[in-house]
Amino acid sequence: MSNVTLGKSNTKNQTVITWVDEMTKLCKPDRIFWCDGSVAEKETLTAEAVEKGILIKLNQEKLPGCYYHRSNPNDVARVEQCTYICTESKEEAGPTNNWAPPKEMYQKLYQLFDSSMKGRTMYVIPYLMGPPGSPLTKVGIELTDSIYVVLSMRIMARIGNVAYEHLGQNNDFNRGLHSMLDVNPDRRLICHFPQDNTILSIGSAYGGNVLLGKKCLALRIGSALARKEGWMAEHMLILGVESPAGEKTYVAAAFPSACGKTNFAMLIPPAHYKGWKIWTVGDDICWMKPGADGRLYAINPEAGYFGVVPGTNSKSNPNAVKTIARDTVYTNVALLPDGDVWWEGKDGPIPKECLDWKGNKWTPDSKEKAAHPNSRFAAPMTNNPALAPEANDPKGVPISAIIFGGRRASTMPLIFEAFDWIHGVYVGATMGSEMTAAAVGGLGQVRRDPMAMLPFCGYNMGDYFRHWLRMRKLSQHPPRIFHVNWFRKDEQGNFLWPGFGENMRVLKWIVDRCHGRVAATESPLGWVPRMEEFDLANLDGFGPEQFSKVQAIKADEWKQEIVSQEELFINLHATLPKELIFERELLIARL
Ligand code: GTP
Ligand code: SPV
Ligand code: MN
Repeated sequence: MSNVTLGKSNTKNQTVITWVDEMTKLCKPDRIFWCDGSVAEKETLTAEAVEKGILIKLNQEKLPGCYYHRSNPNDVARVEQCTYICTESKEEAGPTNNWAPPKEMYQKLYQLFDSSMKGRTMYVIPYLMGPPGSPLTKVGIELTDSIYVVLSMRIMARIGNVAYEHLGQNNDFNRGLHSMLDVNPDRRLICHFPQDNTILSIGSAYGGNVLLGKKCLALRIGSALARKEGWMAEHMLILGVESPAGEKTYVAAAFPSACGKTNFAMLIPPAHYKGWKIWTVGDDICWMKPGADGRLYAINPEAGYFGVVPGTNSKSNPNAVKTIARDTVYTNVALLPDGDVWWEGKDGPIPKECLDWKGNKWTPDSKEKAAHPNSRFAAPMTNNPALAPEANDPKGVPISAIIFGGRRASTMPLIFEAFDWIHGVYVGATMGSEMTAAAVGGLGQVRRDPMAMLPFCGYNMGDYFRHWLRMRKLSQHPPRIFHVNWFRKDEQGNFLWPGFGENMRVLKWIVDRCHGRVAATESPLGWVPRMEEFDLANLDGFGPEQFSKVQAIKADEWKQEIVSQEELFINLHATLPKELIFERELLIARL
């Protein structure tokens, strides 16, 4: 598209035009910019963002195509307290979600949105969640007054005409309206209206609050649609394991925010796994549906990674290091004098001096971290050397295993396998994890985070569990279900398990289980590896003794664990499927 038409109206879909018109009358922007996803558009908007100081151009020799952004220090993570599911009844949203009646919330929000874009441009971003041509793919349109959101969305989703082509003259698209307003936590709301396929987000300019395709559409609205339409929308990475013989096995894994999905999805096996290769299909979100052959087929609806920066280095995640070396937007990391970026846990020396994520001078003596713990990169998935070609396959990939995992300093062994699907649903439903910097508040506390979906399930959590149970009946060949914990610690507070690339050893056992190639021992929690069949070769300082420690099932810890599950079960009692109560009884009987 030539520059003459840049930003001009570019759709004939009357429903879209009418809706944009209505929202324009409400928000009263000075200008409307219709995005088409072109390279010319990217260049124009990037230049504008730099000129306005929203982005800083990084050292282009070191980081070609990379830019830097600082968010408002009051706006650095998802805010669960400000996130609402607005269904007709409170029961539909369930006790784990904030709820408000749709009418009331629309009224309140429309007051806030009234004139919110005066003096600003409203960008119209048509986007696809999913590869073009997939039956699972959905269309969203996000209206936003943030150029940073536009430039991030074009990394995170397939934006532009590809979305209008998928939509045609249809009116089936998600309506997303976002305004930064004055970025004030008192006027910050992220509201979902599943019955209208609508999202209204105001008062934030960061991450999952404003990149509406991600947590809002792909998970909260997505999960509600999935239940209605017979599929699953999950907070899961998807990866493919290729054996030296070329056998490909796909697994999906649900770990809560900042608990290792991106790292696991990009894993590079240890040296002695010659010929084994891990392919990334997705690092955060998984949409799955039973195929004609009775297996679950999964797509990654996203096109980029919005990943945690701190701790990323060539030892922990070499593929991520390559992925974020170009065409990446960095948010809230530290800035070096030469226009390079830095963060805690980066390769190389600690800088003598830099600007921290707030723009203040930082030295190694500073008490605060240079990069915010939830600083993030937005990078296109096509930069990933391990990107699975299937990431663009409209059919998706058949899933052989689902892996649940939390961040647990105690109690949870490194690996076990559920006895069957229903037991696996119980294991996922009762998952616990220490809270991380990905959301505001409660850092380090263990909370129940069912299927890593506590902040993302768009309806009643009890009904969500029932939907999981129902999916067993819709798929003749369901995946096996596993639970992992990379984060168990010893008495001194050191991680017992080396993690990262070494997680391949656990993955290998999982893959072998899926293909019926390895036996297992029955434990109270589920099937566990036999020591002699778990690969401990070439693992420095980690032998059978350490393996026993990391796999230990301690009666006192498990008594506590089961008691702490009680709170969730009581909270959900009105809709909790009885299968889960029985599973709990069975676990108590086994312990
Ligand atoms: P979201 O993007 O918030 O959904 O996070 P995520 O689940 O993708 O988490 P990510 O892979 O970004 O990892 C988060 C943090 O966990 C980083 O600081 C990692 O260094 C750390 N981490 C990841 N894998 C491991 C592991 O195997 N062992 C240990 N000890 N830490 C890990
Ligand atoms: C998460 O918190 O799980 C994320 C980051 O992936 S955000 O997009 O902010 O939700
Ligand atoms: Mn996530």
